Amino acid sequence: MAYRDLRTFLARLEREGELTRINAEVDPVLEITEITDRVTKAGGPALLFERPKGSNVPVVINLLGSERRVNLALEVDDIDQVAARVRSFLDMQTPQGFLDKVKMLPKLAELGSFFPKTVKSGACKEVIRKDDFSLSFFPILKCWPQDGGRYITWPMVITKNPETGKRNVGCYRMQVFDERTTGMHWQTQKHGAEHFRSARARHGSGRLEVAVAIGADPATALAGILPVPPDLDEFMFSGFLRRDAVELVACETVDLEVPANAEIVLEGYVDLSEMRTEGPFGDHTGFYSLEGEYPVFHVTCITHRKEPLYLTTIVGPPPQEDFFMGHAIERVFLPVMKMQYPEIVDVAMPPEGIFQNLMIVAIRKSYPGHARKIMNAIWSLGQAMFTKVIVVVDHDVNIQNPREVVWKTLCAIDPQRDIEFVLGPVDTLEHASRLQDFGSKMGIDGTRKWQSEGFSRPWPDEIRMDAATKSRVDALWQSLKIDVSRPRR
Ligand SMILES: Cc1cc2nc3c(=O)[nH]c(=O)nc-3n(C[C@H](O)[C@H](O)[C@H](O)COP(=O)(O)O)c2cc1C
Ligand SMILES: [Mn+2]
Repeated sequence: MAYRDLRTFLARLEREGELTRINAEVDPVLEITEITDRVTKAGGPALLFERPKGSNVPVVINLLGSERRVNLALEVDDIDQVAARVRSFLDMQTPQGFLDKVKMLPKLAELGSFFPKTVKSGACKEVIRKDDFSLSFFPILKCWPQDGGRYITWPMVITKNPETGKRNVGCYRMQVFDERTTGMHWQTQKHGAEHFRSARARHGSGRLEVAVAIGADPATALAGILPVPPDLDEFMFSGFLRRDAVELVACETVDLEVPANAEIVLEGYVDLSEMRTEGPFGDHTGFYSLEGEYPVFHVTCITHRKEPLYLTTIVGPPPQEDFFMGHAIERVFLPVMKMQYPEIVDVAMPPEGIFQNLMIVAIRKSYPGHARKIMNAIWSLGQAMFTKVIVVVDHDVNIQNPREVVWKTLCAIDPQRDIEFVLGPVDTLEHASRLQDFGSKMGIDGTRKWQSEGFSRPWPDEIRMDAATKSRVDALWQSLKIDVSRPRR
């Protein structure tokens, strides 16, 4: 059964020994970050700061900062069970006859049940503040010493495409400028930014309505991060993940809907002719992202639950909570990638590669130049376009083991021949490119080279002991009494 809201999930985490309450007064300025950073890096629990300094609202953080909590959030033992559900929908064939059609009905009905449902009211309306409201009610973190201020780091920013009316949900950080205004850090290639540009093109000036929901059941809270194509509703995917529709309620002052179970909702607008300097911010690259010009969000109304919880996260030197969320999303979307490119056997994005810097791909190579075809495919695939370095290896490399990747890739390349450079869009957070948002990317073809690729020398076999010797030594092993349990360096 899907979690009803954030609290229901916290109660589950508490039962599982995955939540620690902190009753000491702790400052949302820097202190919560320092504590959370230590806890995440040690593989520790989710945290509930009950007495953040300067606010009556408790802080929830590190909610999904481990594989186990991500699995609990999605109610599986292993993330690949979610991937298998994705595959089962992708595998649906065109029905051949009446019986086939009948057999498909339950699956179709299931698919239908994932669409968001509008309901009359919800807990997020328990308190409605149209006059008496301020962002200073909430324990919004200043995360790192050089940050430009306090930042809302895990919002679901909801807008409608001015052309099509389709909803978008994105997680874009929001720097608090004062009690009723924040920055809106939607990077230029993101869907929120596209809505902003399209509203400007249509109306020149005026407002784009925006609603921001903070804190919900975990699958809904993930909506803003899901890398789904434009005009596909992220809440539909959350419905798929939680196996139950996301319930939405209409906002009070804007024509948008928000999750009914949200803890806190900020309603307002972005002025189409206003930009303001945002940043710096200690980012998920492990470095500060620099100041930049971004739109400004004006709050016109705040609604929240009675005794709301403030859900937030920090990013910074990896690994942080976003690694565990991103990794789960990578596993869930892998079947979609494989459907388009069946030659892809596996994909790996180690935490130090911070998602946009490194993607390792194992392929079943079938024709000359195949590795380069896959690089180009990835550079044109949604947000994977940002990938600074792509390493393509053969299907028999275990890419989940970074040591094996380093060893086999470096053995397989003739650098001058096997490296591909391209120019194109890069992540806004990329700080080494000569220009913001535009730079170069590199692909490494670490596959075995073929004659048909102009390689005329023989390719050596990988060294492996033969099975007969292995089993003879297996039989002897205990009697040899060699202690290898303690590594000697
Ligand atoms: C904690 C966290 C903070 C993020 N902050 C931003 C941000 O400030 N700006 C941004 O463009 N993307 C940010 N992202 C990434 C977006 O949420 C992600 O690219 C998402 O898919 C964008 O949605 P969209 O494709 O609908 O634009 C953040 C992700 C996480 C996990
Ligand atoms: Mn989107």
